[in-house]
This record gives sequence, structure tokens and C-alpha cells, in this order.
Amino acid sequence: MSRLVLILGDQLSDRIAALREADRESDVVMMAEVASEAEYVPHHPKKIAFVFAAMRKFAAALESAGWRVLYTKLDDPDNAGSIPGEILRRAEETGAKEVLATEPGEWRLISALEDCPLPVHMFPDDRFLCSHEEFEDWAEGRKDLRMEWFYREMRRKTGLMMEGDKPAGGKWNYDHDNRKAAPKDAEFSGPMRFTPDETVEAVLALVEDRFGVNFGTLRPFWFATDQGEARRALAHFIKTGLPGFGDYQDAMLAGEHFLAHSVLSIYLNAGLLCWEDICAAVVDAWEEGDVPINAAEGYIRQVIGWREYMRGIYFREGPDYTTRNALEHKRTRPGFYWTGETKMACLSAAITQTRDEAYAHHIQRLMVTGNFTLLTGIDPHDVHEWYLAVYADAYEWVEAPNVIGMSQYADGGIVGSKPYVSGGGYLKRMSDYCKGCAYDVGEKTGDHACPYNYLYWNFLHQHRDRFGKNPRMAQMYRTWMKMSDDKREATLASAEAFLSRLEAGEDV
Ligand code: FAD
Ligand code: DLZ
Repeated sequence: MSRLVLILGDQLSDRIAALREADRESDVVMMAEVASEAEYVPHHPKKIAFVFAAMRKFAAALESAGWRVLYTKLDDPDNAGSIPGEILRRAEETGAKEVLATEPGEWRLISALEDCPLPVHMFPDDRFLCSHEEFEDWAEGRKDLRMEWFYREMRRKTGLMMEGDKPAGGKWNYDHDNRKAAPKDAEFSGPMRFTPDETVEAVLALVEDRFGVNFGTLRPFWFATDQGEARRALAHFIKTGLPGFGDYQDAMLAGEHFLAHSVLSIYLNAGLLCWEDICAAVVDAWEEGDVPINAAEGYIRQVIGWREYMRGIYFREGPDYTTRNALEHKRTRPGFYWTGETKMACLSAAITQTRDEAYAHHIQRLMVTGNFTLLTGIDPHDVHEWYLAVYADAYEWVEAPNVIGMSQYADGGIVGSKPYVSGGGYLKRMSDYCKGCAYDVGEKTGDHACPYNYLYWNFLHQHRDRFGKNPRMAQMYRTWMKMSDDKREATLASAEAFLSRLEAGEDV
């Protein structure tokens, strides 16, 4: 009796657990493009196209490797429209009585599989370095769950950039070298781009037809869509991007969408690359002397540190995590998050780039779009849904802890010991956005001032009961209290006027 082997759109790895448990001779792999996955948030068309194209190519690769694969395209007339629906349809067709699956990366889909009338054996997703149990053991009994301590455990566990039990170079973390603004003459070659082949073109036509109205530009579409291409994109990054990765990690330039970032999360999260291969390539380049230690350490910290830590938090905190709202923020997300039409040059640049690329780098996500929604008190669930929709690398296990936790402080301080907020000064230092802005970053109050300036102080003032005693924020509150009464009043009045205009849907 054959069993169904479910492979989801972000499980495109030949080492995925369900496949390892299956029997190539008797079991049947099933993959399905379904409306429920494509529509549960209005995904960016590039994200949908990437997932479908990569799924189709992975299915073809499995067939070539001798698997029997039942693949459902979105426009298949018999398509049941959901993963459980497709399981039942394929079970009836094949006579299969049970399903082998790998744990999905979203609680929503885990419970859908648990509720399926057919028995579903869900295997842990061991594409990650840290299992749920290991994260629980690490977290258990700790006063706070700071990423840095977790990261050091992962360095010890993997032995990456370790000399015995000591970190290579004598320091665990070289982040203080990684905050340079990009010089004007810096050249970035950007990620490797791939020309769509026949399979990708067929998917692009489908996505254009079905999801053309979603926020996001579909063409030009240049993502890698199979493991071979993703490996080439990795090799390209190691050669061209990694040497400058550390230095310019936090920099932002209006005309440079990628700088020295790798743009590999899309492939890594979908299974086209694995963390082991990425980290081995980074460490090799460092050992060969091709990249400085701050770049190599900075990069592996993102992958074995932040990425694994975020996943640990998502699964530890449970299905209600995305509804947390510790700061009780209630405003509706501004309409310009779907258009980029705002006079604030930084927000306009980050949002239009997101529209065109389905990509923005970490600091754009955190300190431009996320900073603004936090400062203006937007409902974090609204913010979460936007991020989940617009980025090609977004799946809840990694998006939610970054948004709800790191960016919006909606989990009350599990991920971050203080909120990531800043005034315009930080944006001016780290980017060239302010030059083309209708607002003046040098002005602190009034109609012409950069809104981040007064919104920043307003945020601290509104949340003084919560953050006033936070030692990491003491200096900021001291500065606020040292301002004259007139200045504080003018700051709060500017913030109030701006927030009223925002709520009224006026152009800001
Ligand atoms: P690089 O800058 O080249 O970094 C290398 C790799 O490190 C990335 O590919 C990624 O796998 C990993 N990484 C770096 N930072 C993080 C992090 N904070 N959490 C997890 N992995 C990390 N990342 C996602 O993969 N999906 C998301 O939906 C997502 N949403 C985010 C939302 C917000 C508000 C913020 C602040 C961050 C979010 N991140 C998310 C983390 C980070 O922004 C992206 O991983 C990164 O921008 C991906 O681009 P890259 O591959 O060029 O990364
Ligand atoms: C993101 C996505 C999309 C757009 N479509 C599909 C799909 O049609 N079929 C599928 O199996 N997976 C899809 N995915 C990825 C899933 O949404 C992903 O597996 C869950 O969000 C869990 O991480």
C-alpha cells in the first residue's frame, strides 16, 4: 500500500525529512499549487512565481530521480484549492491511507494537517541546526533570551570559526566594525540574475493572470528557481558581495537595492540552499584570506545565530504569537505601504524597492518601514500581514519573530531588550535618502521637519511608564527631560498633528 509524501512549496530539498522516510518504490510524492496558500495574504507576485516555478522544477528533478510524483498546477480543473483538500483527493486517487509530511513553518498549516481526516505523520524539519527541543533546553530557566548567548552555543556546536573552545580572532562578534555608511564611489555588483526559461515563463503567465492585481512588480523576474542556480548565486555572492558584507551591512542607498547583501534568504528558506553549504562557503573564503573576519563572522552570525534563534522563538511562543500587542498599538497601516506614495524619501524608496524586487535588506525592513509603523503606533498584526505578503523570503516562522518581536516590540521584549526606534539622524547617517526628501532631517519640529524626529520623542514620551526605567534607554530619556518645556511641547504637538494627518489619510 503506497503512502502520500507531502512536499510543500518551501520544502524543496532532496534531504527533506518526509522524503528520507519514504520508499521510492512504493510511495507517491504529492505537490500542489493551491489557492489557499497563494491567497492567505496577498503575496507579492514575484514570491508566488518563485514558489511555483521552484516547485515545478523540484517535482521534475524528483521524477528524474525515480520518484512517482503527482503534481497539481493552480489552474488544474480538479484542484481542490487547499493542502488538506489535495491530500484527500490524491488519497482517493491512489488508495493511500496515510501521509508522510515534514513539519510546516507556520502554525496555521500545522493545525490544518493535524485536523486532516487521514493520519499524517509529521517529521521534524531537520534542515535547521537547532531542533525545537534543543531551543527549549537552551531557553529553559533563562531570565532573558538574548540572541548573542544562543549564537555562541551554535558556534560551539558547529565549530564554525572556532579555535578549540575560543572564537577565531579572539572575539565572538565583530559587529562594531559593521556599521559603516556606504561611500559614494562604492560599487556593488548585486545578486546573480537568471533569465526565465520555459517553465518560469509559463508560471509568470499564470501569475500575471491570477495575481496581477497584487502589490508588486512581476517582471523582470530574475530569481534562481532550482538548486543549481541557487548554488551559482551563492558562489557569486561569496566572490563579489561577501568581502564588503560586514562593512556595509547597515548602509542604505537610494539607487542600490542590494549593496553587499547576499539575497540568499529566498533560496535558503525554500530549501534550494542549506545553511551548511552557505556557512562552509563563507568559512572557506575566510580561510583562503579572500574576506575579512568581520564579514565572515557577521554573515555566519546571521545564519546560525539570528535565523535559528528566530525560528526557536516562533515555535516556543506558540500560535498566538502573531496576535501579541504589548504596546497596545491600534492605528491602521497607512495606505501608502501599498503604493510608496509618500513625501518621506526613505519610506518611498524602501516601499517602491519592495514593490519592484520583493526584497529589502534588514535595515530597510527594521529602521525604515518597521521603525515608522512602531513610531506611529500601527497595529502590529497589520504590520505582520504586510511583511508576510511583500517579501519573497517571508514565511511566518521567520517573518513573525522579526516583525512582532524585533521590529514592533509587540511581544513585550522577548526578542529585543529595547525597541528599535530612531529619529531621522540615524537614517541620515546610514543612507543617502534624506538628500531627496521633502522634509528636512535637520529640523526637529514643525511642518517641514523630518517626521521621524518628533515621532521618536513622542514614542518615548507615550511609553515612558514602560521604558523609562530601562537602563538601555536611560540616556535617551535624560536627553528628552533636558529639553526645555517649550521644545518638548512643540515636539509633541508636531507629532500629534502628523498622526492626525496620517489617520485622516492625508498625503504625508
Ligand atoms: P543578508 O543580509 O545577506 O543576511 C544573510 C542571511 O542571514 C539571510 O539570507 C538570512 O537567511 C539570515 N538572516 C539575517 N538576518 C536575519 C534575521 N533577523 N532573521 C532570520 N534570518 C536572518 N528574513 C527572512 O528570511 N524572512 C522574512 O520574512 C523576514 N522578515 C523580516 C522582517 C523584519 C521587520 C526584519 C527587521 C527582518 C526580517 N528578516 C526576514 C530578516 C532579514 O531582513 C532577512 O533575512 C534578510 O534581509 C534577507 O536578505 P539577504 O539574504 O540579502 O540577507
Ligand atoms: C508561499 C506558498 C505559496 C504562495 N503557495 C504555495 C502552494 O501553492 N503550495 C505549497 O505547497 N506551498 C506554497 N507556499 C508555501 C507555504 O505557504 C508554506 O509551506 C507555508 O507557509 C509554511 O511555511
